[in-house]
Amino acid sequence: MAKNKEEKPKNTPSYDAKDIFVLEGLDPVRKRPGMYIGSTGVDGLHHLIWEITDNSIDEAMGGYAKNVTVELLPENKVAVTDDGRGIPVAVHAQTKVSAIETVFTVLHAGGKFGGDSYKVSGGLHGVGASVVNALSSWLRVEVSRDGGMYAQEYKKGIPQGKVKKIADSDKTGTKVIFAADPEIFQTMEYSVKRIMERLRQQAYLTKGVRINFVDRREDPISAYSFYFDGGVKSFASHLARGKKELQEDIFYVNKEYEKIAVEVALVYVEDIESKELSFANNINNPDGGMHVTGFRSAITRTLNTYARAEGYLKEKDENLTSEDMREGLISVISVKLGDPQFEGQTKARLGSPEARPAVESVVNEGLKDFLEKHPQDGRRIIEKVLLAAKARKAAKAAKDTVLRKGALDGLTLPGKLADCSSKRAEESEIFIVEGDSAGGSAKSGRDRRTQAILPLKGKILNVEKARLDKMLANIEIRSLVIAIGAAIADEFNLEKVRYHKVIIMTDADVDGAHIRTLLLTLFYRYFPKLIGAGYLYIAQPPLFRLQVGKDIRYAYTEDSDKEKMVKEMEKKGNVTISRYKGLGEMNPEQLWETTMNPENRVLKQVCVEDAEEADHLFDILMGDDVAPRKHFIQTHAAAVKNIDLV
Ligand code: 28G
Repeated sequence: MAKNKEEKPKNTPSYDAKDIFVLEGLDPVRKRPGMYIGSTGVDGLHHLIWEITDNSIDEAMGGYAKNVTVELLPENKVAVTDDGRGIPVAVHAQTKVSAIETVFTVLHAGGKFGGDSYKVSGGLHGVGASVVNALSSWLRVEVSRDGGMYAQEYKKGIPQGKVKKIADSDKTGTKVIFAADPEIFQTMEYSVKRIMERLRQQAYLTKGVRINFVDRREDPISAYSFYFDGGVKSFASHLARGKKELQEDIFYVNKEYEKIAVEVALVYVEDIESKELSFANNINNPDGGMHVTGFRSAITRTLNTYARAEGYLKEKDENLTSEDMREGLISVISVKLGDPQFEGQTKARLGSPEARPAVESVVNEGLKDFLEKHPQDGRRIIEKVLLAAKARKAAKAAKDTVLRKGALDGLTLPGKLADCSSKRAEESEIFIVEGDSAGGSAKSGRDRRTQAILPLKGKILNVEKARLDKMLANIEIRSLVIAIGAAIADEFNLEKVRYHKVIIMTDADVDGAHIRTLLLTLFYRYFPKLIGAGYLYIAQPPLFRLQVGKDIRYAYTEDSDKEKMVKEMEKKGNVTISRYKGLGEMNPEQLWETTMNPENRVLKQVCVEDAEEADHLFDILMGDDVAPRKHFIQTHAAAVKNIDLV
């Protein structure tokens, strides 16, 4: 552990032997922060907060703390407070320093809270308070216990004095205030959204603890409080918001099995997609793992057994598959175990094999019991799964039919398609145009060599509720799939795409926006690779035509474009302004000049985020729930006028 003299940081105060040990203890953290907190970007910055709050949450899990508060303070400071036992103040016989100082200056100190219980929460790297201290330009810890309040301060991890008693106190708890070191981090900007999301999640996973968040950086301050008596049951209910729940009661179990705590909630909703969140020791495992495997086999087994016993499945019927069970299923799986084994750099998967039988057995037993007590919910669940099984078979049959019909070889291109003559996909474009009249203008105005036109009628179809089989039965969608020439969903093959620019061209009005949202959703759900490849675009037709004598110009935006142009043109005379209500109002030449000609036009490339947003908007506009739609329309009343509210 010997260090070269040159490696000592400059401008540090003189320190005694003990401090040199401390300095060397944390030196590697400042040298290679990424090794300890993942990155020095925005993720790493937030990681500091998680490390400190995890310690408070551990204290709460042990049953010692009831309240945890996170505060954002001016000057990029963060304060975390808990009302637990307070870090022990007493001087340790061997190290000769207070346990407080050890926790904050020795790497990995404070990791295990005594041998018997497991450290329950734990950030990505579980490295603790000393790492946060090392990466903070300043940190202060205040501990209340043993009748007093004690404090110590540090700079870049180096104590600026001993632990001192600063007041009498009859309370207990720990408070840590820190300022991340701007020399280490590329950004100092905390995200309220991120912090709130994390604290909310931790509150679900730590039943009965109240987690407060206060933003004191500006006046007036804002404060939030998260407290969920229902644990992951509340979490599942949160995930189901805006969707119609099929059950009267959310299924919930919370049981220990061979020293592993298993907490699971599930609810079926009227939706096709599923949400499955899994956690081990409060750490999210997006890639699942043994607990998820156990969960899935339990529901498959229990629901099949139940369906047979209750006569929903006959002897000759095949079993319902795990895939069928997932449709519309919202579930949260949380396990807590000693010494969890994770796989992958980011602990994305739980590897501990013992988690599997634990979850399997707890869910098997709990779900069987639930179905017996809630036959109504049992019936709804089985009906939903049976529907999914039926749809899966129908979708497969429909897909096979479409594929057999030659979507891939392009022999049966739709009659409505005015194809381009070029066969080179790199230079070919297809315009998906709303309505037959605009389609007519686009057909006459286009460059026939490289531009194809596909007019689509009306509002196609509600893709949200439509399953793949129904969608492919729809003639408009089928034309689109066949024209693109690369099949759909799982069968999609990017290399077969016939046009490297797929351009959505709709009117600049509410209906146009509606159809655009619909198409974006369709592409997002069934052609995500096409978006990823950067092949999807939105045409930008002009909003206004401005004319003074022979000077004709087009404006694409209301404020910046139009205002500027009008000011310029007014010098020459009276400006006639006409607003384009639809593509159909332009003659073929105008449409070519303003919107289709690669020399003049503006195309907006669609990125995954745009499509995701459309997908979300789509749910709001087309989903079953009227309330969020009403809310959306009221808050966006200026932009959205013609949408039916039923
Ligand atoms: C406010 C921000 C972050 C904490 C505690 C409580 C104890 C503790 C913390 O002990 C040292 C090592 C093993 C026992 C434990 C208090 C036992 C008895 C604690 C926090 C001592 C760590 N009394 N609360 N650490 N252990 N809150 N909040 O950091 O032997 S850290």
